[in-house]
This record gives sequence, C-alpha cells and structure tokens, in this order.
Amino acid sequence: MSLVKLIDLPSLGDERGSLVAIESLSNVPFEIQRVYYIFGTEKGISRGFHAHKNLQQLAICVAGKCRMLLDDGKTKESVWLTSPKQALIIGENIWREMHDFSDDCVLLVLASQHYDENDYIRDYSEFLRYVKC
Ligand code: T46
Repeated sequence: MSLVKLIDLPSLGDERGSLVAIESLSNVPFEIQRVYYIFGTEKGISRGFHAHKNLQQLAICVAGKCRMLLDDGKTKESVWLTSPKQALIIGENIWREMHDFSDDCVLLVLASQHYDENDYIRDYSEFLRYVKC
C-alpha cells in the first residue's frame, strides 16, 4: 500500500474565487487539536527529518509548492504538494522530510494532538529501531 494518501478537498468556489472548508471528523479523519503553518522557508532549506509516535496530521500547500518525502522504515515515497485543494495525510510512525520549498510556499498543517516534543523521534537510527520492534 502506498505511503502517499491524498484527500481531495472540495472547492466551494464561485465567480468570486475559491474557498475550501475543512471540518474535524468530516473531511479530516481526526479531531483537529492544533494548526500551524510553515512559510518564508529560506532557499535550499529542508525541514522535518523526524517521525511521530502518536500524531495524525494533514498537510496542505495553500500557496506555492514543496516536496514531502515519507518513509516507513522499509519504503520511501516522495510527493509534490502543489494544490490548496489537496491534503496529504501523514500518520504516526512515518519519517517525514520536506524539500524543495518554493519561495511563496505556505504549508498548512492540521494536527490531532497539541505540540509535544516527547512525541518526536528526531534520530533516524532510533526511528528504524522503533518501527522494527
Ligand atoms: C511535522 C512537520 C510537517 C512548537 O512549539 N509548536 C508546534 O506546534 C510546532 C509544529 C513546532 N514548535 C516548535 C518546535 C521547534 O522549536 O517550533 C520549532 C520548529 O519545529 P520543527 O523543527 O519540528 O519544525 P519542522 O518544520 O521540522 O516540522 C514540523 C512539525 O514540527 C512536525 O510535527 O510533522 O512540520
């Protein structure tokens, strides 16, 4: 099964432009506890390089684009996020890296839990040990 799980977000646009609405437990498969966004990423910078033990997230490039690399310890898959109408589900125990941010990229992330640094695995060898046991 592919690591890349994309959801199409319905656009409620009309002649004035576009609008996308996101609701907990409706078009998002979890209750949203936190929202954050990444923008103004400097040229050549990549982010992420960690996994979460207990966190569901939905990532949407609301402007610009970036490339998300997902890795479950066995397989790596890359996907370009290029549309505000498409959301990537990132489940737990998935190593993620974000690369190739465009200058105008705004990456919006909806998360199922509040921020908890103890939930992060930031060391790749530790991640491999964690997913293999
Ligand atoms: C993820 C990817 C997609 C907070 O204080 N609260 C927060 O909600 C977040 C997300 C971060 N922070 C602090 C922790 C660090 O001191 O902000 C700083 C930067 O966070 P980090 O280096 O983890 O950022 P990224 O871009 O590498 O990763 C982020 C999320 O942290 C992560 O959960 O899945 O985006």
